[in-house]
Amino acid sequence: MKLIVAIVQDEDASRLVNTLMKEGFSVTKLATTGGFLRAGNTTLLLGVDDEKLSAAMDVIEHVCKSRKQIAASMPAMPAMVDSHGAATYPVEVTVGGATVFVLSVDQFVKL
Ligand code: 2BA
Repeated sequence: MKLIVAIVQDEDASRLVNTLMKEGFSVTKLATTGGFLRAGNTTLLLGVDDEKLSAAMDVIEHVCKSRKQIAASMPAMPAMVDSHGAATYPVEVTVGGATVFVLSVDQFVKL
């Protein structure tokens, strides 16, 4: 068995959960925050049998779209200071369709 940890954009999360459920996968949805953009994203946990791994990955790849976002990052030009007094400047980043980790599961029990 594998544990898929998939970090996806909030915009894709509902459709992804619906599609995965329709395909028979069990999903846990967590509200998370990206460290770089400091914006909300969604992390899904899926425990899947080894032979279903590629089907789950196909669904994730099909549903999740990459998008460009503007991030305020540091360091910055001195002229640009935000309301907290921190220096920032805008940068465009491409947020991926999904950031996916696949872990081997030693044990899966429901108690
Ligand atoms: P964030 O950390 O908010 O990052 C959003 C996007 O900002 C990233 O998209 C990437 O394009 C850009 N970015 C991140 N760190 C950067 C840096 N140090 N310099 C320049 N640009 C940077 P993705 O790579 O598609 O990542 C989307 C979200 O997936 C991330 O949100 C984070 O929540 C998660 N993530 C990505 N890689 C990860 C990793 N190795 N470990 C844990 N979480 C990860």
